[in-house]
Amino acid sequence: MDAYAPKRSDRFTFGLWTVGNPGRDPFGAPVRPVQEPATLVRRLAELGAYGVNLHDNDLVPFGASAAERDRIVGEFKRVLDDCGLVVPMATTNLFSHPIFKDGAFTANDPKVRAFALRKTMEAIDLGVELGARTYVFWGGREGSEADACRDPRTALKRLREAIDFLCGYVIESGYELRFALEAKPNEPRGDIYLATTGHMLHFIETLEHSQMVGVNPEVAHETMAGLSMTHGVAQAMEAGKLFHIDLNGQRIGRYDQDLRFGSEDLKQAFLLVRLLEGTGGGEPYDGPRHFDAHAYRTEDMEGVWDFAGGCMRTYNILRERARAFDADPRVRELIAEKPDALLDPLLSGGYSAEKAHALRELEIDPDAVAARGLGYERLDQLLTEHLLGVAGA
Ligand code: GLT
Ligand code: MN
Ligand code: MN
Repeated sequence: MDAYAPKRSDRFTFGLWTVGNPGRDPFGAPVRPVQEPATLVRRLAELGAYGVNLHDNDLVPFGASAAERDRIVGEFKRVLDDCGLVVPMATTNLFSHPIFKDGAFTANDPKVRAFALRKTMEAIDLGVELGARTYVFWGGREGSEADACRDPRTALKRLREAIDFLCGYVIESGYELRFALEAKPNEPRGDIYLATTGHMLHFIETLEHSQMVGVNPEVAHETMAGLSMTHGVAQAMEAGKLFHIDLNGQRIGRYDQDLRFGSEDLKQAFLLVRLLEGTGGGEPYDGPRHFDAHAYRTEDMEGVWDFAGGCMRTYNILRERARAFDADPRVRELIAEKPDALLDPLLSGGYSAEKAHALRELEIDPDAVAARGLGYERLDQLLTEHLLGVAGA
């Protein structure tokens, strides 16, 4: 029995656009044939995945008639039932068609904004019909190169109006659906509005129905911005806003690589899994573990399934390593919080004049405090050894 083999209960999901990615890039044509959604679903089920996510046009071609749409959706549902896979998340393609060349909800042409709203309402209907409970918004082309084309404040106002409108649509339709906003700093635009998860978290608080809107952070996007994905995700979790997650691999300072999960910066991947699984003690994340990544352009379809299996297997290995790390008495000793009967009450529960007075009276020798080593070298070496599978050797 392979302890790391993915199981339904791990709740791993893939976008149809991920395992279906034909390997097109700005410099070259596709290297793999386009796959039928049904084929992808069947193979994902065999591999042990839990679900698939999709853009409207990953399933229903742009411009399809109502009858064609219903036929495609009906067949797709039968395949899902057959394989026991679910669709936990859906989203809209608001970036491929040329109409979106200046963005969708933020575009200067009101016809584009109207078209984007209408397309999203229809895609929400589709997602809900397939059982989705989370709806992702990635502002693919919501940005600019010629930045004088609009005041960035106007862009934010338009985005807010669009999300408020669509929240209203979901509420009035009686759908049980939450929105998850996904940030990216650039690509395909020179700059994309609301560049990081931190930007999104603030923006959400300005929305009319902020309670139904959270974030969908992506490893690659936070890393492109030179940020710690783990810190961004932790902030979202602490705010109760981690509604979804896009796992993949990325090296800092590069284009959006969307690599196999764990294939770059294993230490960050370890820390992220540790956070999501709550092995260090915090509340775990309870949503699906979604891989928004694709196989190298060097691969044929066999390589694509190696890639998909690899994402899930690496996650399971890291979860096991994170559990072992946090159960290691040497680690626990190093990171244990030492209760302080005098200081703890002063440092929590807000301001009072008595506490301010007590703080002024405290005797603290800064040099003595500063002279103490913290043992973080030992801690990080333990992390490295757990990661490399030799802790305790
Ligand atoms: C696209 C993008 C992703 C988004 C997807 C959802 S589509 O592949 O690169 O980061 O999450 O729109
Ligand atoms: Mn993504
Ligand atoms: Mn990406």
